[in-house]
Amino acid sequence: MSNWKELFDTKGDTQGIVEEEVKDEIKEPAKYHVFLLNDDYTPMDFVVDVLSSFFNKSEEQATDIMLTIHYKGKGLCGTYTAEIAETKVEHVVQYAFENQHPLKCVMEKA
Ligand code: TYC
Repeated sequence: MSNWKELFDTKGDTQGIVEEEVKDEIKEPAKYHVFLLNDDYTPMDFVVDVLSSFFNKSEEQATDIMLTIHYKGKGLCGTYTAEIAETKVEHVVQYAFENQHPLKCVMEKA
């Protein structure tokens, strides 16, 4: 979509009128994947708890994702706009730290 914006010349009259196309594109915001990474120490139950509490996964979905991480190294928890992805990562990192687990949570541009 576009508008036509009238631009006047320096004299302020309409003699030197020019028209400029002004794009009013609406762009989708960039999206980011949030992943949990595997480690040897974080208990499986804790990871399932993180996936249900912070990423709204059912017990079954959370268990599947946790096992994917355990066997393959990383697992997708969700995809969000930048600010929401950053907040998820901060909250998970803080929760893991408080519980003394080395669980890693990262975001990547989708
Ligand atoms: N590998 C961990 C264990 O055997 C379990 C685990 C799963 C840890 C997923 C982190 O993101 C993770 N206790």
